Amino acid sequence: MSRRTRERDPADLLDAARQGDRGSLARLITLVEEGGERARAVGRLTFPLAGNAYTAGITGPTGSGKSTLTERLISIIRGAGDEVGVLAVDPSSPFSGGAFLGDRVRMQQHATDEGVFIRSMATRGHLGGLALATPEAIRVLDAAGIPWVLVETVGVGQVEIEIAGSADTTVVVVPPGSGDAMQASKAGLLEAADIFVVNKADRPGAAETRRDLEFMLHLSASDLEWTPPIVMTVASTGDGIDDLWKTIADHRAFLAERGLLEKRRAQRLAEELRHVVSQRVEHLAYERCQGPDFDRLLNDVLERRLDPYAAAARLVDG
Ligand SMILES: Nc1nc2c(ncn2[C@@H]2O[C@H](COP(=O)(O)OP(=O)(O)OP(=O)(O)O)[C@@H](O)[C@H]2O)c(=O)[nH]1
Ligand SMILES: [Mg+2]
Repeated sequence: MSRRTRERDPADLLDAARQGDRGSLARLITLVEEGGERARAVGRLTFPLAGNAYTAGITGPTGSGKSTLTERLISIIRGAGDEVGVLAVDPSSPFSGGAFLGDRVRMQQHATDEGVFIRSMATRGHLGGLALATPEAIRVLDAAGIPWVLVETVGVGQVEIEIAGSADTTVVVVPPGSGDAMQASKAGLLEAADIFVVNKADRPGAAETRRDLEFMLHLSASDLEWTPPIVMTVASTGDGIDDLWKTIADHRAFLAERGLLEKRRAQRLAEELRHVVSQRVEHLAYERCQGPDFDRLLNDVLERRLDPYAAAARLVDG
C-alpha cells in the first residue's frame, strides 16, 4: 500500500473503492478494525450507501470445511459474473495472521481476480469487538457496490453465533462424526441456522449426522414456515455445491417474497443499536471509575462517610 493511500481521508478512500480500487477498500476495513474517530467517519459515509449487498454467513467448528466451501461459492458467484467480498472472522484470535494463513493459501486461486475481495478481520481497537466491527466492514463492501458478501466465522461460541447470525442467510457447517450434531445443537446453532451443511460427506458417519440433525430439527420444529434444509457436500471435490447455492437462493427468495428480509435487517439494526448503546454506557462506566473523583468518593466509602450507592449516584449523575 502506498503512503498516499494510507494518508487519504475516508471520503477519498470510499470514492476510490467505489471505482474498484481494492487497496482503498482494504484500507477502509483496516480503519473500521482500528476503531476511533476514523472508523466513525467511515461508518457515517458507508451507512447511507449500504443495504444492497446480500450476506451469507458460514459458521461451524474448526476444520469443518468452511473455507473450502466458501471458495467453491466464490467460484459460482464469479461464474455468474458478480463480484464477491469475503470476510474471515475469528473472534478468539486478537490479531489476523497465523490462523488465517491457511485460508489465504486455500483461497489463492482467486488471489489475482479483481472481482474477489478476501479479508480476515481482527479487532485492533474497535469498541465492542468483532460483533460490532463485522457489520461495519460488511457495509464498507456493500457501499463499494459489491453485491455478495460471505462471512466465514470460526467457532461456535456466543460471539461467533452472533456474528454468523447477522447475515441474511446463515449456513451452519457440521462435519460427520458422532456427537457433532449434538454439539451444534447445544451451542445454539440450531436456532441460528437457515441452512445446514453436512460437509465431508465422503467421510463415514455423514448419513448418521444428517439423521441426527433431522431428528433435532423435528424436535425443535416450531410454526416457522422455513425449516432449515440439510445439504450434503464434499467441498474438496465440489460435490453438492450447486445444491447449496440453489438452497441459498431459495432462502433468499423465501425471505424476499414474504417481506422477511427487510424485517430481519430491521431487527439486526435494532440489535446493533442496542449493542452500541450498551458499549458506550459500559465505556462511560469504565471512565467514571477511575481518576481523582472516583478516588475521593471511594475514600469516603472506605471511611463510611458515604455508602456505595450514594457514591455511585454522585459519580454517575455528577
Ligand atoms: N475429505 C474431505 N475433506 C475436506 C472436505 N472439505 C474440506 N476438507 C479438508 O478439510 C480441511 C479443513 O478445511 P477448511 O476449509 O480449511 O476448514 P475450515 O472450517 O475453514 O477450518 P478453520 O477455518 O480452521 O476453522 C482441509 O484440509 C480441507 O481440504 C470434504 O468435503 N471432504
Ligand atoms: Mg477456514
